[in-house]
Amino acid sequence: MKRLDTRDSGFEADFASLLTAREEQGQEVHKPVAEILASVRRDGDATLCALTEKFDRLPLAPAQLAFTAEEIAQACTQVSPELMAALDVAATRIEAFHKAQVPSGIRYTDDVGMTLGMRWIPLDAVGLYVPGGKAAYPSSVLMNAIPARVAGVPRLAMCVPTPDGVINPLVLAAAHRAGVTEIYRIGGAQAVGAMAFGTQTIRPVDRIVGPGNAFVAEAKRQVFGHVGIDSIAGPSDVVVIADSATDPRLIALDLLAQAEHDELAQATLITPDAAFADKVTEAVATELKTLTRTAIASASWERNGAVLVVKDLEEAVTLANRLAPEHLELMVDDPEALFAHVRHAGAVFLGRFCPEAVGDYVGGPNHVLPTSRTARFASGLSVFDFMKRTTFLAGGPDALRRIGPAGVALAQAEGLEAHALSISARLEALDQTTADA
Ligand code: HSO
Ligand code: ZN
Repeated sequence: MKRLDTRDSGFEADFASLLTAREEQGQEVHKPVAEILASVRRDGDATLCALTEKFDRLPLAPAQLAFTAEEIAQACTQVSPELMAALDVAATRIEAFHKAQVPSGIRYTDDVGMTLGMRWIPLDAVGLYVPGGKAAYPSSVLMNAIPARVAGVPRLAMCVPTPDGVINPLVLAAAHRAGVTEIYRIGGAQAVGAMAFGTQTIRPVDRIVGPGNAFVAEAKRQVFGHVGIDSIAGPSDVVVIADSATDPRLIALDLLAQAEHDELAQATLITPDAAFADKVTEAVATELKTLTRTAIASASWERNGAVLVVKDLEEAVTLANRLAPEHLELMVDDPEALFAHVRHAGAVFLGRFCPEAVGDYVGGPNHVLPTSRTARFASGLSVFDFMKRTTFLAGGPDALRRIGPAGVALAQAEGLEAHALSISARLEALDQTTADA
């Protein structure tokens, strides 16, 4: 963990290194991924079955690639009623929040009599990738699938690998609750290829979302352009701004909730109170002793954790904006006053009793958020990611008479004669009918 104080002379240099500390560990996967994608494109199901046998030790016939409705229903019966109820609480709240996002479009008629507009149209088909290993979060299935459903996407296909045939019932139950009916037991770059290009069994989709390992991320990069993709998630991070009135243990737990995600995760405390910073640091050490994911959390805290002591809360927000965190907690008396100055953060959590973990599961806003400081220009997943816009123009003779000549002039200036004629011939036809009348 790094401890910095804005009053120290070396602060700027140390803070700069904090901003760039976690460069992605570049794994060289470009070539193997390109080969897998080419093979899926060429041989379809045969490649999917061969690679699922090779990587997941699961021999499958093409007819077994998809989970049957009975298998999905069976998985749901393996989940306790309490967990099913918890999934439902989360799903209901995520649905409500994303319904409120559905945009209504634009339509107006202007002073020349033209009607102009923009219509939002859902995508036809979306593919959702769900990892099979340690990062298989049922909550993320809800966060990815529900916005697509709410946007009105009629077809949602999901891929989740089942190494050695072991399925995660809670993942299937979450998919079921979110309304996903088409689920394939495949993973890796081959799953991304199948969703992008289609195979004999799997119809292609238009956009692929969801987290995955280095192979999945690289496959998404390589199919981008042919299909849309979501942003490629980097390691998770949180900035907690706290004054001394919160129990230091609670702040420590919020930092560790981030650290336990992954060794590369980054948790940062910013506080104006140096003594409080000491207390939180001690509480982190104490809690680390008993966490189940101590190894991951302590690696993250030691390597990437930071405690910044600032002169006041205003300076805290200034630094938070520079860090452009994925998550920002405002654990202070008047969080709204600070929030007014927040410019760069994926999601903000206001108030001492509103930690990020609530938002990770049951708050309602999406937990798929811009990482690696991309909150400077990017936003979290929403219904907008599953819709596109079509603009339209409608106009009659009067409108053409008013604005057509300017179009002719511009077309001529660009040397595009057919463009100019397309308008001017109509203007002449209108003059003719007027003259005839
Ligand atoms: N904090 C993660 C989401 C998550 N947390 C899933 C728990 N499960 C990225 O926002
Ligand atoms: Zn989390």
